[in-house]
Amino acid sequence: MPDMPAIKAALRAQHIETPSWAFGNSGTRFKVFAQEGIPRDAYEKIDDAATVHRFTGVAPSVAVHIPWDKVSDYGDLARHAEAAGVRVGAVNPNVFQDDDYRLGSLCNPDPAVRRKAVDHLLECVDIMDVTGSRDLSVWLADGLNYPGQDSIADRQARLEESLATVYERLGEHQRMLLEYKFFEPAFYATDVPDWGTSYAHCLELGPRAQVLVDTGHHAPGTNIEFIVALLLRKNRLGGFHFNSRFYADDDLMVGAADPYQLFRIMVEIVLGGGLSAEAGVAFMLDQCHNIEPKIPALIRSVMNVQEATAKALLVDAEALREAQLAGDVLGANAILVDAFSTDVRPLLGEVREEMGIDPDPIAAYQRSGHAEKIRAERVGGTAAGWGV
Ligand code: PSV
Ligand code: MN
Ligand code: MN
Repeated sequence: MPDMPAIKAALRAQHIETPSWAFGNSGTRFKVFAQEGIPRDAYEKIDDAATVHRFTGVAPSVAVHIPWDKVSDYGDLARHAEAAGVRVGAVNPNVFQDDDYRLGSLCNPDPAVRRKAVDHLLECVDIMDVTGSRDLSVWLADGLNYPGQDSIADRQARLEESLATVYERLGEHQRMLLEYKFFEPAFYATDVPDWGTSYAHCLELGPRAQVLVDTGHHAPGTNIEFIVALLLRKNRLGGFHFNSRFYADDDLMVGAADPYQLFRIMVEIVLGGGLSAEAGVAFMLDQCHNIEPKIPALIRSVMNVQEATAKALLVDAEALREAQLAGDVLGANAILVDAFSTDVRPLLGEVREEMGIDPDPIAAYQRSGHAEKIRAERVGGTAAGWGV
C-alpha cells in the first residue's frame, strides 16, 4: 500500500522554479507575437511568478536572466519578490548577445573577450550575494560552425580556466550549474555539448559545480533518465531546465510532448533520493510561450511536473526491486506502467486543498479576473529577450 501521507508531503515539498523570461513576449526568428498584459520590467515579471505561485502553491522562486532582468538595485528586487510571496532563484548570466561574442565567450580566442565574459559571470555572483540566490546557472552559446575554425582542445583549456576563476569566487553556499546543449547556435561543434563534457568540467572545478540538464538539449532518442540516474548517483545533478521538445530546443510546455519521458525522469529522481532537500536538485522550467498566454501556460507546466512526480511517487519501489531481482521483466515493467497509468489529478487536488488553494489552479486563475486586470494595467510589455 502506498504511504499516502508521505507522498502528499513530498508533493508539497517539491518546489518548481519559474523562469522570468517565460513571462515576456517571445517567438522565433520569424515572428514574435506580442500579447497583452505582458510585464514591462523585472518587477512585473516577478509579480507574474508570484501569481503562478499563488495558484499552484509550489513555485516559490523565479530565475532571473541578466541583463534581461537588469535593475539598478537587486536588493530592492529581492525585497519586492519577498513582498509578493516569492524569492529570486537562479541567476543566469547572458554571454551570448553582445557583438563581442561572435566567436564565443569563455572560450573566445581573444583574452579581452574572455575577460569580459568572466567579469559578467562575476557580476552575477555579486547579484546572487545580494538576492540570496544559491545557483549561478551557466549556459554558453560557444562553439564552432566550421571544422578548423578554432582549436577544439584550446577552447576546452580556455573554458577550464575561465570557469575556475568564477568557481573560486562562489560563496560557501553557492553553486555553479553548468548546462549543456548539443547544438545551436553553433552547428559544427559546441564547447559544452553534452553531460559528459559538463561533468568533466564540474569534477575539475569542485563539488559545488554541478550539471544542469535541460530536457530539450538532447539529440532525439537520447535516454535522458539514464543521464539523470548517473549524475544523481555521483552527486552532480544540480538541477533541470524542464521543457518539451518535438524537434530541437523547442521550449514548449514540459510534459506536453512526452509525459511518459517526464515520468521516467521523475522515477529516477524519486528512486535515487533526488527529491530530498539534501540532494539539492533544482526543478526549474525553461520555456518560451510563443502563442499561448504565459501565466496559465506556466501554471499548466508546474502541474505537469507535479503529475509526473506524483506518478513516480506511486511506483511500488519494494515490489519493483523484488521483480527486478527475480528477473521478472514483464512484472517490473508493469509496476512502472501501472503507476504511469494512474490518474493522479484527484490526489493533487487533495494536496492543494490541504494547502488552502483551489484544487483546479487553471480554472481558478481563469475565474480570478487576473488576466483582464493586467491587460488593462500594462501597456507595452517587454520582450523576453529571446527570439527577438
Ligand atoms: C539555451 O537554449 C537555454 O536553454 C539556456 O538555459 C538559456 O539561458 C535559455 O535557453 C534562454 O531561453
Ligand atoms: Mn536551458
Ligand atoms: Mn534551451
